[in-house]
Amino acid sequence: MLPTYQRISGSQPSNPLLSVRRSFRSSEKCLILLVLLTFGFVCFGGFFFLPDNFGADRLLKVYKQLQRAGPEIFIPPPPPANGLLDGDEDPHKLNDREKLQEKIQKELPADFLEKPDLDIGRSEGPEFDNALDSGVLAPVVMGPMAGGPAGVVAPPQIIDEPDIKAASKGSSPGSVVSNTFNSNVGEDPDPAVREKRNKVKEMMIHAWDNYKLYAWGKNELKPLTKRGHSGSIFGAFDLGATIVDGLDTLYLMGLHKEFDEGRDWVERKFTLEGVGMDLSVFETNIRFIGGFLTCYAFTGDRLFLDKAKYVADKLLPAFQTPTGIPYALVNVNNGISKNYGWASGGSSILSEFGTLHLEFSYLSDVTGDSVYRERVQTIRSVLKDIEKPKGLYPNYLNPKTGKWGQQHMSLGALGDSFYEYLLKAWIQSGHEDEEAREMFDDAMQAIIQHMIRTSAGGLTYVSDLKFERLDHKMDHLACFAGGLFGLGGTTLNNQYSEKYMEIGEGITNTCHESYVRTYTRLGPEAFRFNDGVEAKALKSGEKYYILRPETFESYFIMWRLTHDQKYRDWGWDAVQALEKHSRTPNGFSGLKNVYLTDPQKDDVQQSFFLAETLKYLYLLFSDDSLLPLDDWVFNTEAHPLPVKGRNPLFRAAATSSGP
Ligand code: DMJ
Repeated sequence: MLPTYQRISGSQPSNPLLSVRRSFRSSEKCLILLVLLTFGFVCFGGFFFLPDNFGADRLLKVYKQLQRAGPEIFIPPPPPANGLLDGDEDPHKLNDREKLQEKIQKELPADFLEKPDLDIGRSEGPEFDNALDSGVLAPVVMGPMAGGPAGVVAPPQIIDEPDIKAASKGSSPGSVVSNTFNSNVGEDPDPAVREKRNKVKEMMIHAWDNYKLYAWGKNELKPLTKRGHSGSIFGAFDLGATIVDGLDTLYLMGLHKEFDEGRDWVERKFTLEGVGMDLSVFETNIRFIGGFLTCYAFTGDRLFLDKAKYVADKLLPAFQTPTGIPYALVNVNNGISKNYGWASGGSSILSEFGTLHLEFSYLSDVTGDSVYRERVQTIRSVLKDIEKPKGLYPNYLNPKTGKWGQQHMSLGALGDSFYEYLLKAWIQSGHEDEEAREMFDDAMQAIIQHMIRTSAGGLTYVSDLKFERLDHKMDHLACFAGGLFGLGGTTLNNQYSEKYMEIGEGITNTCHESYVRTYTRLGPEAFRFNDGVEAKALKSGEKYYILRPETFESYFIMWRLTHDQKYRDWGWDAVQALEKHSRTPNGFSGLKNVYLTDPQKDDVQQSFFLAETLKYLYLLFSDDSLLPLDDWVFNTEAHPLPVKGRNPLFRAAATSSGP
């Protein structure tokens, strides 16, 4: 039978086989309209509700997240439930659920997400009262989840006596109860400065407490959505990056109860067993090995030494290359190592393989096992002997051929901490590692000649160099160079000292300018010097601030070296900016655009905010007796390591050797 529109023609019934109606009935029109509307609505929704920048990057990100989420999301739907009566459980579903539960039991022990007690009864004291009175120390208003009624003020902990409990657990040579780091020093005689230091301590408590409350054991906190951040470099595995990175800052600030909670987690939960992902050798070294080693130096607690060694041993397979230059990534389950696909034809990255020396050689000193120093000494030899274009080190080196990759040079991303570790290896060795100092001085001469420039407005900056052409931009990451040049200029009196100091001051000033030329007074990820622009970001992808520390690191180092009040003023300005724009009720967050009056937050509290940013700011408002620069040298994640031959907390093993 034909459809009605073919059976009716005009008003006359006609031969149903010949007549054809030319228009639709109104009910049919309605139906068609409805279909079209639905289609339009779906398209409209798709267009407006897909996340912006839904492009290749986004797809890649989603794909990676799916990969990380594990195979369980790809479990195929169960086949039709043949013969099942209503209410019967589908056996496939039952099976899947049981397997999932088993997996959860295995991977997440019952107390996995225990909620730590936040009612920690911090002692109040006159110091705290004064700070509150003066308004410098803003009270933390805890929500009901925080273990107390809403609106209760949680004062920061003021510790009178250093905690010696941890030391008594130590069994390393020379570890005695009194042989621990004394955090009960460093108070500036000026009460106004003490209040500022207390403010920074309160910020640390806020960051830590909220991490503890919402993301305990996860790598980082998402302060807005109040959960763990699984998109960090350590992925969704619960490695407690914030705990390990933050521990020494807690200790330094005298927050010993919090330190003990973190130590307890490390002892009971920290493991790399079953971590089925590629870990970054560099990041794992600077945050985990570095963090553990500092805790060991501070306390003499053998647990931290064992953990540092355990992690380092997991990274060793990455060094099995024809040149000894390690790969960037290692799967700690099976030791399979590789480089990033994007890194110049399978190259390793200078700032990564060049930033292992401090931790690995100290690990040899404290364990008495030379293997770690041998590994980094091999890297050193390759870099010393290789021909350097114009005396500079390109960012990429192929670990198989021992040849440079693309000719990109930078004191920012991909290069930065390699140069830092040349100077600091020499400092750490008690000035014995002269090879490192020479390589540092030579590299700096080349950088001064080919990459450091002064803008029309008189700002000193360090450009990137790409295939012989200067890219007149500076990464926020390169802002550490202010302090680096300062240290270079003051630790040795040679023909370069004055120039180093001048550049150190200049770069620190430029980075400060990059901060104050924004609305938020926090600095962008990168800033440029061209087209009439100075120290400002031009591209949208450069305007974010992710709680990075480098500028404050330079303020702190330059303060120690010069005692010029401006560095403390700049640091205090930054504290206020962080409080105003980055603080949330549940931790601190990065910002998506520092040039806006009310920038969107990125919802990540980076672990280096606790390890570095707050530590450097705290030290800026401490006097010089807390971590004297002659006795301690900071790794690139701000974990201080003791200087050999000077620092009684060096804790060398009886068999230790080498510079
Ligand atoms: C930190 O992990 C270290 O400072 C590293 O050297 C560079 N990047 C971050 C902080 O910005």
